[in-house]
Amino acid sequence: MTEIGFKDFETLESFIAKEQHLHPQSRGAFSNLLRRVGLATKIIGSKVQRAGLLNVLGSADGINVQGEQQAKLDVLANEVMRATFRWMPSISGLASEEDDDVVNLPTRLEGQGQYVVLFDPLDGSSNIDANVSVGTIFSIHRCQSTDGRCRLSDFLQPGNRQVAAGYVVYGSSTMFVYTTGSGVHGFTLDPEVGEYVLSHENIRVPDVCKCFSANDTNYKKWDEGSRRFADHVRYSGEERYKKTSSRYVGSLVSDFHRNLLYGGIFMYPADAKTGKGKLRLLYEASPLAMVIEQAGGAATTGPQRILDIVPKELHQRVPLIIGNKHEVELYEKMVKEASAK
Ligand code: P6P
Repeated sequence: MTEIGFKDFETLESFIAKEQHLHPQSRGAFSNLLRRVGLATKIIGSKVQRAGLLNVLGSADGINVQGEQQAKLDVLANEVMRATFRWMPSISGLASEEDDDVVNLPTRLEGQGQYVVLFDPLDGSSNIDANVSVGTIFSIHRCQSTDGRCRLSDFLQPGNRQVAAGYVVYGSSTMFVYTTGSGVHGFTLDPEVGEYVLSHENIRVPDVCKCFSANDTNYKKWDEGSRRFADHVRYSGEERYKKTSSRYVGSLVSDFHRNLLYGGIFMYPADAKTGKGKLRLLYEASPLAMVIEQAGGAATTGPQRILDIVPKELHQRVPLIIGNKHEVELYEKMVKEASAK
């Protein structure tokens, strides 16, 4: 680190520019899109950091499509994301956890509108009144439609087709973490400069299970395989798990980010009765699955790799088990054995 506090002053801006040079045919639309995600999240972060002072704590009047009470900051963050992308000719549509349907942005210049953006503008917002870390999650796909308008099918693409994915965690510091398929890179916001500065280049998830993350009150709702896996990690006494601690924030981005850096497994299995998971596929599980796989980890529903799921609906929910490859593969094995009985 240099006396100005970071190495070579590599910022998100300069890093995106460097990555663009790897694609000589690129005209910069994708780079501009990533920069705008950076801008939007800086704006959201500034509101989150001052939430208690801006009368934006507490609930808004609305109930979102998920049937969840919207926090004022949910609505605000959603508006910031939409306003940031609305004018961009390279984007033909948006999908948000907070909006029932996709938002079509037909203002496309000839040959533009190459991308659609999906996001959870403020994940974990139910925690925000208690000052618990929250985050924004984003996923970028190529728009398959070529007639100037996007369709639902442009959003219902499997995660293995994402061109970029990432998140921002608004925690003790604000960190922007993303991948375009060439590794995972983290940038810490320097509030004095207003820039995201490269702080974690080429993140690899450590092959240790330092953290076990699950809402244990759901244990009895889980299928047999999930219960066996959880019991194995916590009670088997196996050498690998002797130093494993339970850590569960209840804010997906925070739990994911800690496990990405420290090593660990997050599990939110389906309710065995309904077969339904809680977390959303398109703008939570898929983007984080791309990040974790690019960092050397894995993400599954149990029977299926998250990135291979072909979505059926915009707000589809899935079980999500994500983290170290070792734990994910063990989970898949235990679920398969339990269901075979
Ligand atoms: P539970 C937050 O509401 C969220 O969508 C995720 O951020 C988090 O991982 C999960 O729900 C927590 O759910 O049922 O444990 O409160």
